Amino acid sequence: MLENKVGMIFGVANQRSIAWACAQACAEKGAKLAFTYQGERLKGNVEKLTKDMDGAVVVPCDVTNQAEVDAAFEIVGKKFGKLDFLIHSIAFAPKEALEGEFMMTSRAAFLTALEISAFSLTQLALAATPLMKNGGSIVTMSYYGAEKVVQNYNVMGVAKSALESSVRYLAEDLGKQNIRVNAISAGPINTLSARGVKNMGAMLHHIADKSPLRRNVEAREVGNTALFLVSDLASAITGETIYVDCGFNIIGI
Ligand code: 1JT
Repeated sequence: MLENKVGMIFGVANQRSIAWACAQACAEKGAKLAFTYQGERLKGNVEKLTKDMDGAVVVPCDVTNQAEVDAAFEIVGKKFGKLDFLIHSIAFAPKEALEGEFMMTSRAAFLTALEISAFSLTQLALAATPLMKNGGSIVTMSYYGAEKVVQNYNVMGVAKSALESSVRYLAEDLGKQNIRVNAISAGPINTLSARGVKNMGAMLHHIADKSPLRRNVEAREVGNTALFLVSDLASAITGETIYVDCGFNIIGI
């Protein structure tokens, strides 16, 4: 399904990462992939995970460093000569911002969360599109807290709102180049990022109890949806936020 397509995956930290599940789904269908990692401490993880993947490229890319972003796309351009899809699975907020009252969010935490979790999509879209000569697909990860108040999600909810809105504006900008931009709103998954979250266990139980499918989402299922969105099967879908949450978001009381 993705034979002859080249993709770039942002946000692999370890084997539980949503980005890694997306990469595996795409690689299984024949995509050639480039992976970025944030900081030297994650380099070894990404190299180990991808060592048996045919033709995988691993490059550093901290989105707060524009020179690193430019260099990452230059390497991919030189190696593959084009780009067909990009999967953005990057977010960050200081730990203290993800508990207590939203109102207590510091200026620094607010700016960091929005820079890394929302602005980075626009930044990467601008760098990626010159390589997307035959059209393309960009996919990012969101969460329900963008839309409804979820206790403790706080400034990440505001960042995800900005991210989902960015998806719509980018979809309009890039549609004329046949580049699609979509978000997946995933249910909570026990990844490295989710680890530090207070009451994550209780939240997972709540969803297993209340969602129509009576269970939690697996990273693999988010990966399969990303595969669909980057494939030609989704050729008329752009600017959307697609829920992959076992139906949790449709439930009222
Ligand atoms: C970040 C973190 C982004 C955790 C994230 C995230 N997007 C979803 N999660 C899981 C989550 C977190 C909270 C939550 C529900 C789900 C941590 C590091 C920064 C980026 O609240 C109920 C807090």
